[in-house]
Amino acid sequence: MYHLLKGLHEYLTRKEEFSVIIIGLDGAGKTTLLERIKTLYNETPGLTPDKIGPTVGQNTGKITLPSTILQFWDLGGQRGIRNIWHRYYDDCHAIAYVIDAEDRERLSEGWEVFESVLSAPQILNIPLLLIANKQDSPQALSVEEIRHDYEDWHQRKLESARRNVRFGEGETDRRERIASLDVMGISAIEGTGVKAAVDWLFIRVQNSRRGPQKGIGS
Ligand SMILES: Nc1nc2c(ncn2[C@@H]2O[C@H](COP(=O)(O)OP(=O)(O)OP(=O)(O)O)[C@@H](O)[C@H]2O)c(=O)[nH]1
Ligand SMILES: [Mg+2]
Repeated sequence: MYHLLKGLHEYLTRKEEFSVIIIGLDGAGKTTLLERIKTLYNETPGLTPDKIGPTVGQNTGKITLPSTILQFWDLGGQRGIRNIWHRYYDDCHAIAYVIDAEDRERLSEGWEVFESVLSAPQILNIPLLLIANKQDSPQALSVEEIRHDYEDWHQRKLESARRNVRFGEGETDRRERIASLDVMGISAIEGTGVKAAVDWLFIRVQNSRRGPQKGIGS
């Protein structure tokens, strides 16, 4: 009887678990964001910014929301580490791509890498949120400016690609994705906008075509 009740209790209280990967160039603020999320949602606070160094490999963090566990994978963004990102694409339920809205000089590098993420077939139907970080900085581009900068960059790229034989490959899919792309502004350091971004991920993974992982207790 005990086991039956225990099983029933576990069934009723089980939580679906979803994985979210956080990617973007080195220095964009991914680990600062992950640690801020931990501080906002967990009893044990995450690391403070002064304790965070460049990520070589990955960091993880879990938060519990109503009926859901979100498992975050913060992947290192340095050039040599980016080639491991694709290994996470098959099993993730959402992607947060972080851009440093303050670093104008590296925006096009950020878009170049973003574009290569978008072209991965495994993530075609996976929710993807573009996060414009460092909104606390007076030099940071706003969400609107970031969106325009990406569209301009993309347009320029298309124009130069017209001379290329492979022009147009996968372009329709990408256009649809860009048109419906959600961009949110946050400050990982100050925490502004972070809860709204987590809410977005929480809602979107529920509707994601990819089913949850086996939840804890299921
Ligand atoms: N002003 C400001 N600085 C930030 C913010 N988030 C991160 N930073 C700073 O940006 C730098 C890089 O932050 P990280 O979180 O280590 O960046 P990362 O994306 O994890 O970098 P890699 O691990 O190398 O891929 C650090 O100096 C952070 O303090 C923010 O919201 N505002
Ligand atoms: Mg990092």
